[in-house]
Amino acid sequence: MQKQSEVLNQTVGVVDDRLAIERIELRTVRLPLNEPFETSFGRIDSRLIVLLSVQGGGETGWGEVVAAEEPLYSYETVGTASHVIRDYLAPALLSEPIRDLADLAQRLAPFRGHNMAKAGLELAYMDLLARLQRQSLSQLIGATRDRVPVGVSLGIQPTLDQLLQRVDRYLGLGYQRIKLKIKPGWDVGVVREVRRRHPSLLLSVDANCAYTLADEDHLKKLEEFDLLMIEQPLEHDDLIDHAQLQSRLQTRICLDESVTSIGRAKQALQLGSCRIINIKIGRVGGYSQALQIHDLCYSKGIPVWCGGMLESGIGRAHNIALASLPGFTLPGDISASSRYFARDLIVPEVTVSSDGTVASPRGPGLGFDVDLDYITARTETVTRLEPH
Ligand code: NPQ
Ligand code: MG
Repeated sequence: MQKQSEVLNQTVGVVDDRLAIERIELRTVRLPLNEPFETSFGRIDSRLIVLLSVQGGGETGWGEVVAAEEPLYSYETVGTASHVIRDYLAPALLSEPIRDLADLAQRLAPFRGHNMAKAGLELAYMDLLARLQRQSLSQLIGATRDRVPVGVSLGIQPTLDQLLQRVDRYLGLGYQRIKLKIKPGWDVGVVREVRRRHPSLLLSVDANCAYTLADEDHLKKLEEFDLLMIEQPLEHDDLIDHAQLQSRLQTRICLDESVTSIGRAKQALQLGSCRIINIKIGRVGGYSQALQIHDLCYSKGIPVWCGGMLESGIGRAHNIALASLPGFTLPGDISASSRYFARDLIVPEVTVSSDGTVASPRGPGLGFDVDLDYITARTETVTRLEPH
């Protein structure tokens, strides 16, 4: 089988084998959330989305930077990503035609960190490439699935009753897995109640770094609830303490925040820090890294699934393409557009069928139409970047 990461070196089917980028547009678009989303690190009511569009060869590709407004989930923000893209990353792509994804990744590599900013550009480039080659993004990356299983992530709620109501609602809609956001004081009791009502539900929890190794005995109380996984219980950049905790838990640990590259994924597996990996294209710096992490885990039989960052339809469509790869065996945090937004930036919006799957589109690029009118209506800022 062809390794997914080999697409890194597939050349572009355009003139000179290289693609000249003519313009990059960076814009911010505010979308209100249908309901507030609360995690162990904070609560938001709306999402300020950073969109990137990249023009070249007569087509436009779209990407999304998943950074939040505040540096809570990670150090990146809408502000830092906008600065780094405008002043460093975009100029590195506009300076000379791009040969392939590996070439693009190499141009961005000298700049340390800022993975979400880099990923936004990789996403837009890959959509553009797929459109130019008249194939779907999932085909371009070597994915084969035509539907992907999905779950839903439920934020911390004001009351247990409200949580239980939401669990019922999303199970009724077909979602295959429920993930509960937890923090000290909103964990064992909550999980016990959800499990009591739904004995065979595929159930997991995500702590977003809210615990330390000193909480080992407390976290062990979760073992009796037959959780699919405990996601990122400890520090955001830790692998060592997670390895120690995993060695003492039956429940599988899944790493999210701590896996920021293929190198970190290798270390995590070598150390035994986790038995499952959540792959977010943004967190790891784009397709170039995400595909390598997928290939590594697939070869080792480590399950992976696609994480979510409350993306607009543009980021969501990229997640669907990624999750169509064969190693994504667990349901992803890829919900319907309507789970978060009254109206999405793409047409049609993403829908979840009653069997808890989302279709992986066959059309060129993202496989959805970008709703320019609605994007324009919600745009707060636009920056146009061109070669000089
Ligand atoms: C996670 N996502 O898996 C993240 C955390 C998260 C769907 O649970 C703004 C931007 C708000 C990014 C809230 C889900 C966010 C965010 C939560 C990411 O850990
Ligand atoms: Mg997480």
